[in-house]
Amino acid sequence: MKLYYLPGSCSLASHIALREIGAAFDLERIDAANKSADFLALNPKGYVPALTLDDGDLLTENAAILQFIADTKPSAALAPAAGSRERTRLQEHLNYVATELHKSFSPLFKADSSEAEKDAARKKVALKLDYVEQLLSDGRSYLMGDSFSVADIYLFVVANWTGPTEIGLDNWPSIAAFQKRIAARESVQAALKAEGLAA
Ligand SMILES: N[C@@H](CCC(=O)N[C@@H](CS)C(=O)NCC(=O)O)C(=O)O
Repeated sequence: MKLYYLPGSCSLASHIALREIGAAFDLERIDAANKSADFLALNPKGYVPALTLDDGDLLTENAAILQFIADTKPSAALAPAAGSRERTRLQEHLNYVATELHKSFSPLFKADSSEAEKDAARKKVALKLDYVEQLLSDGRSYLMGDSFSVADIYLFVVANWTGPTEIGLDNWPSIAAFQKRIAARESVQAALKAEGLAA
C-alpha cells in the first residue's frame, strides 16, 4: 500500500490508522502547489488522502479509507462490525468530522480568503467544536464511549488545526483533554515524526 499525504493535513488520520494496525505501507508526500501529472492521473480528485492498494486499486475519502483500514485488521478494534448499529454510529461521527468540522476549517487555510470569510469560518468551527465538547463532557474517553476508533483519530487530526489557526482549545476543555490522550499514542507520535511534525 502507498499513502499519498500532505504533512499535518487530513491524510494524517489515514496515516495514524495504518500505524495503529501495524500495516506495511509506503508514504509519498505530494506537492500541493504543484501537483504532478502522475498524481493527477492516479487521483483525478487531486487531493489527499489517497491510498493505493497492492492490487493497484485506489481509495480516496478519509471516512472511507479509515473504515477500510479498520476492516483490514478487525482485531485492532478500530471500528465496530459492519452492519451493526454501532458501525452506523461510527459513520455518524466520521461524517460529522468530515463534513461539518473539517470543511468548516477550509477558508482558514485558503490564501485568497478574506478576513470576513476567515471570521465567519472561526465562528462556524467554534459551533462545531461546541457539539463535540458537549459529547465528550459526559466523561467518555472517546467519541464512541470507552472504545477508541478511527473517528477519534480523524477528530484528533482536525482538532489539531485549532493550533495553527490560533483558535486554540481554551473554550473546549474536554476536547483539549481528548487531544492529550490521543497524542500520547505511539501511532500518533510515530506518524507525526514521519511527517516531519513536532511530536
Ligand atoms: N473529501 C475529501 C477532502 C480531502 C481534503 O480536503 N484534502 C486536503 C487536505 S486536508 C487536500 O488534499 N488539500 C490540497 C488540495 O486540495 O489541493 C476527504 O474527506 O478525504
